[in-house]
Amino acid sequence: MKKEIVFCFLLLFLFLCCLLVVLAAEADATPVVSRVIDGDTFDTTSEGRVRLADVDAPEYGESGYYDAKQFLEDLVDGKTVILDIDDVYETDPYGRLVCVVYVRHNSTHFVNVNKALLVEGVAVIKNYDNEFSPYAWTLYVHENAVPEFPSLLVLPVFMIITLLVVIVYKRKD
Ligand SMILES: [Ca+2]
Ligand SMILES: [Ca+2]
Repeated sequence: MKKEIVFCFLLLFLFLCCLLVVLAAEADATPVVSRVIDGDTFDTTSEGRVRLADVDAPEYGESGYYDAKQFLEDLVDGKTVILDIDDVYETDPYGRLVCVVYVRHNSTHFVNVNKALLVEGVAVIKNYDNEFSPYAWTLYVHENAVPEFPSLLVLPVFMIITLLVVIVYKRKD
């Protein structure tokens, strides 16, 4: 009987460990876009200013600025977005969060906003040293594949570890 209790606590402990690992890797946020600044920058209600990673849209005064800004506004303004924040540097020299941004497209898919700007032709790739590779992006991403989306990733990890623990435990008996 005592053994079972210890075992339950062990599992609980393991579950919390898994949860912590997943949450620690979770650099994401899901703020609402409050204002689009230009084609590659916007403000959010809770996370401050976001700079879209690895893309470059025209600055104010440059040709294409309004098209890029309008496109980004249509795509994200006032909406809840998922931020995949750069794990390497997190922010740029201006303190803006460097992110790949996802916005819901339909019941199953999200749009990679960074990629959408490239596909629309209102921004170009500028591949900085960070965790992202713009050449690997796809426009539509299944919700289960949105990177670091606060998913149920913890469950399969926990199940695998539990299985291993059970096997080891059984062997001891
Ligand atoms: Ca990240
Ligand atoms: Ca990059």
